[in-house]
Amino acid sequence: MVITPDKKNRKFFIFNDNKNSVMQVKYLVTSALPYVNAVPHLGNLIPILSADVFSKFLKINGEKAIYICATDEHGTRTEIEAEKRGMTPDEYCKMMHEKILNIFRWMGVEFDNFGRSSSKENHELTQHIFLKLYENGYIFEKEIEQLYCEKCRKFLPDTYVVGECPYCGNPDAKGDQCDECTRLLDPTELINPRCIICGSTPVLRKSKHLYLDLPKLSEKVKKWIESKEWSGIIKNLPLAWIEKGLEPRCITRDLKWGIRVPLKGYEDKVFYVWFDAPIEYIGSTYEYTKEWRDWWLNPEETRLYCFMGKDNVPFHTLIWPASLLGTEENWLLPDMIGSNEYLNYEGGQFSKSQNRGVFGDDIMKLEIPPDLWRFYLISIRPSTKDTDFEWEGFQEHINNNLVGNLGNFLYRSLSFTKKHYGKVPDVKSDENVIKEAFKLLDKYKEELWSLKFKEAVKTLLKISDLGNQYFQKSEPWKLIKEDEERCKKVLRTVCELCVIIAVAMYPVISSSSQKLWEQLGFKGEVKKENINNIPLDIGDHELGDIKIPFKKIDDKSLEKYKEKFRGKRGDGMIKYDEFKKIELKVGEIKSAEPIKGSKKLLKLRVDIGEERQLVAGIAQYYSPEELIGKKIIVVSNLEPAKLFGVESQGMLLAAVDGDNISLATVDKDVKNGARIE
Ligand code: B3M
Ligand code: ZN
Repeated sequence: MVITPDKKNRKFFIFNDNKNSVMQVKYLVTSALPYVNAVPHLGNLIPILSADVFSKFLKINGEKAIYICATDEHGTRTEIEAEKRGMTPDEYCKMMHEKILNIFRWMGVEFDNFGRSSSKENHELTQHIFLKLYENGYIFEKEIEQLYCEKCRKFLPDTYVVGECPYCGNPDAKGDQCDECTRLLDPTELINPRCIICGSTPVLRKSKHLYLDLPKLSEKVKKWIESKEWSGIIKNLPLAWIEKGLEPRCITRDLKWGIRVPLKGYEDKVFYVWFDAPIEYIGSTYEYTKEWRDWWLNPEETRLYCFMGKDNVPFHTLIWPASLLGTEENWLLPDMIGSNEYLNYEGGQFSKSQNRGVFGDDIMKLEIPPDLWRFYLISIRPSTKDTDFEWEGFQEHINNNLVGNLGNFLYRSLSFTKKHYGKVPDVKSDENVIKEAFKLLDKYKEELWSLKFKEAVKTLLKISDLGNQYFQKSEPWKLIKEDEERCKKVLRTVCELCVIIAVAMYPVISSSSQKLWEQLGFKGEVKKENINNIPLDIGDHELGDIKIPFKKIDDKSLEKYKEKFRGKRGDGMIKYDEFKKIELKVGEIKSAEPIKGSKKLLKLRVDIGEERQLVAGIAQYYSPEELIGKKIIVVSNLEPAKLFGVESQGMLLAAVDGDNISLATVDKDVKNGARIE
């Protein structure tokens, strides 16, 4: 049997002895599993929407396709978040799963299954895949040293340990990072580390862990990658990693919430979340259909399209494929990686805690319909470089293109026809115009097949451009008085263009496409149509109620949204009134002394017109003696806080340039307590 892909690599021709038969391949579309702990923001929606557009496109092409996703539920964060709310991890995940799925549903995303990585199917599959890897000699054991809490009797993941930051003296730095100075830390670096659960001091203890032997698997993965017709970083990045030499990866963790490791001596451990998460693509399919094996263990007949943010690429091109290849079981592996760069928010990052940027739960409360978001996000999908979401850009694109071009064409064509005839005239259309539209449609399809979403939207707009120009030039408002036959022909032509557009726009803006479908007088669902066989026999179609399909975003609402999502602090601007709330005063240092037990902190007495006690993390940069008499700048209306048990009644200002710290002072003699304005 010979299998050769056809030119476009979409259908396979199987030559069986002397019988020729064409087999249709089927498509499995996935999008990276969103973490269960976070409400997705606009940027997180990009891979979800891309996969949705592509899977809808496949379906409207008559292809057999399913879109599979799930929440990524395991890991430390989940345990902590659940504990905070007094819930079990499962209860917490269930709640978040529901919340996240609701957002996606609102956005018009249609999964064939949206599972959970904690499903029983994933437990079964992950353990199976692990055991195969183990049997085949791709797993080894290694002993490492980790912080262990003797009181809680558990190993502490990085974020379960807090202590004094060795760099800035922040007494509550987390084991992986200090929130004050933002430096990345190793939990063993912390001074006076404490267990966050019980407060006692953890000790270093040896623990056994399991490693995936990536060096041993690297030849297999390399061969597989080289067989792919990928380009750019999708191909070069994993090959470069292999060239440099892959490191073995630890795949176990000391946690309770996760998938058990089915090996003696590992009863207290679970798999690392990145080991089980991609296996949930299979798990979610397994949950969805009894025929899951047909999808996953039949790689000759299935094509796997994986959509994700760029940071997930190494997991999908190296580590996950390596673990599947190591089973020697002929699992389906990614055929195509649809990765996107990051979407930033107005020149900075999205931040839920700082209220900066639009998150899925806000989106549902605004008066902006989902299709406007879909249209815009797909139009700016960052494919080659990081891109900013900008409100002005959003407004401009919607108003000029979706409303001014596409919506305008649909509405003027259909309302004019409805007003004068009530139905689509039963005459022949202008062949050249329709031919031109089909040419554009072919381009559009080609672009979607090759995942060029941005380009595809532009091409779609060219079809309505064509329609607008034709309508304008033909002047049906004159023809109706002067040449009715010609007028009917023009209207028939624009109605046919509307049908073409309705089907074409379905993958991108599905709910608007369905509404348009009904306005055109069709009864059923547009999703049942085939984009390669669009029904243009619409003569005498009674038109439905013709409504304006999209509304403009006005300046007033835009200002409101900008203000609402600007963020509390951080890289956004602050109002002068907010700045005015900070009271800054000149203070003279009267005394300075070290604080027992801390290498970083000094206790200062400062005269700011009244005496204040300050605690400052400057012991490594100034001796107490050299501080006395200095005139510094103090934030005088800061809530008192205790550092190392000592109350600090304000904060001094200093310039920080790495390890070069300099106190902010005044350059003339002014009286203590003078206001800084
Ligand atoms: N949850 C990471 C992320 O959302 C991770 C993806 C898993 S895909 C198997 O970026
Ligand atoms: Zn403890």
